[in-house]
Amino acid sequence: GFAIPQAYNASRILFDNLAHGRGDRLALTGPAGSRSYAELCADASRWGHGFQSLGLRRGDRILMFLDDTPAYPAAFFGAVRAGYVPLLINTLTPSDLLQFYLSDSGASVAVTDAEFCPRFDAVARKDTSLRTLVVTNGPAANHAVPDTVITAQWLQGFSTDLAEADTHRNEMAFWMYSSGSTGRPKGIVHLQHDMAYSEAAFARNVLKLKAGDICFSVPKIFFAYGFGNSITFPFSVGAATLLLPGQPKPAAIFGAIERFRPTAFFGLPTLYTALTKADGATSTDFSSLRLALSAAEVLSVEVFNGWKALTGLEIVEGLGSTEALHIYLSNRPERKKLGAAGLRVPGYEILLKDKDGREVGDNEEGILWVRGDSNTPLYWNRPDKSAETIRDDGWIYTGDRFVRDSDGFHFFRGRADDLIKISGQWVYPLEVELCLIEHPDIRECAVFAAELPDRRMTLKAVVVMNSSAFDAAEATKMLQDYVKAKLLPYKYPREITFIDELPKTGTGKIDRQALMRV
Ligand code: 3SK
Repeated sequence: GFAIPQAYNASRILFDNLAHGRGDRLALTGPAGSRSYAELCADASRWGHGFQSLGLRRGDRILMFLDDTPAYPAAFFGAVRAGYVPLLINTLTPSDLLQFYLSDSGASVAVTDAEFCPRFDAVARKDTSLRTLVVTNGPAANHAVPDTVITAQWLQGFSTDLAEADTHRNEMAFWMYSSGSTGRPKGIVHLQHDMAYSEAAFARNVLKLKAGDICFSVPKIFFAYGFGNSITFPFSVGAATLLLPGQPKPAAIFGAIERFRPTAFFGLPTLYTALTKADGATSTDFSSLRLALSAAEVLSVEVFNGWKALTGLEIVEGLGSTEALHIYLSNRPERKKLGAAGLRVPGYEILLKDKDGREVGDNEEGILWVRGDSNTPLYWNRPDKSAETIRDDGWIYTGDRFVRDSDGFHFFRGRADDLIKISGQWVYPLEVELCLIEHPDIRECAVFAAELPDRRMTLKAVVVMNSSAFDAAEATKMLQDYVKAKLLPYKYPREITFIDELPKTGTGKIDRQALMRV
């Protein structure tokens, strides 16, 4: 597919810019600094040598717990070029889950920003293979990990040239983690050729980026969506990326747009809604933007119209997955239908099948299967989950129900299981229920998904407390904080209702239909 050679290392996405004479061009910019391609390749080489100096072997995992600053692409490409396998981890991950990622992956080295060091403090003494914590963007706040390296001086000691490891196109390159229904997320393994494939398929056909473009993805690099938008796509064509660290608050986003003048903007419906309503929206100069992309959630007409009224831009909606690495269904800037996830992206095959495995026709509902060369070959150490989702012939079962119209546009109709997306990120209501039920003050509870008026999904909990002596507002906050500390923070129930007893069916099970009416 797309002529990616057998002998291939994904760091070429960055380093080929030198061969193409683009060393002086801007590779990245933002409040944490700017780098030309020559400077970024030099930084990445230093990182690669630094990892080599830690005694790692080819294929060893390196956990990356980083915000969006110039250090992220440098550490990522340095690791890949040297033949190691970075894991891109959500920086909202609490220590318990971080502990799981470390033991599941067997990573002996982790890289983090100084501000996140305390998160490692809590796991360092426990049973993981973590030996070295590499701390960047500031001094280490703790020394609980036996061997802590501060990058500021450390990196200066290494060469700015790094030979590429002789990897095969089908060798493991990096991982990301996805949600699991019982608190065990799955390591999604991506191969050396996957970035180049998703670029050739999606970015070249839909975004059509050119030198001079500056991409600004509010979803961060550790999300597959942000990773493509901020790293793979701009670097593949010698364009630039704008990296904004910190919480993506509207004021910071507006400020970055005015100061760094990006041309392509990447968000999701929840974000577009917040930006459209935020203070300062109408006085912001959006004139640098030529493109606005949305993925991960259904985009409503209201959000589309709100953004168009504010900026003059029509949002282009697409849908992808971490398993496929990026977007496989998308509208086009020049051809779109409101409410549709879009047309098949060239390079991906799409099938809609009924529950008996038969392909459905136009205007009939089926479950979406996708095949393309950027699809993950496996979930790490999870043959059970791999077999459920990833077929030997390369097809991936998405669990999304879709209808395709006679023009080839796909319309989302819901999930085949109870997995839902909140603010564009997956969550199993059951996972949250199992977390809440462990709270000592809770006697029984149920957690379920509910649809908002704008078609986005939200998470509700109905809870029976052990004692009746509690304040509902305080208990709500306490339980939301509890879930945030145990699971990824976005998984907390947005609404909690307290009742004396959960409704039950004749056989004594929780009556989930009746719960919706509570
Ligand atoms: O959720 C999506 O639509 C998506 C898009 C691109 C990459 C990854 C994901 C999950």
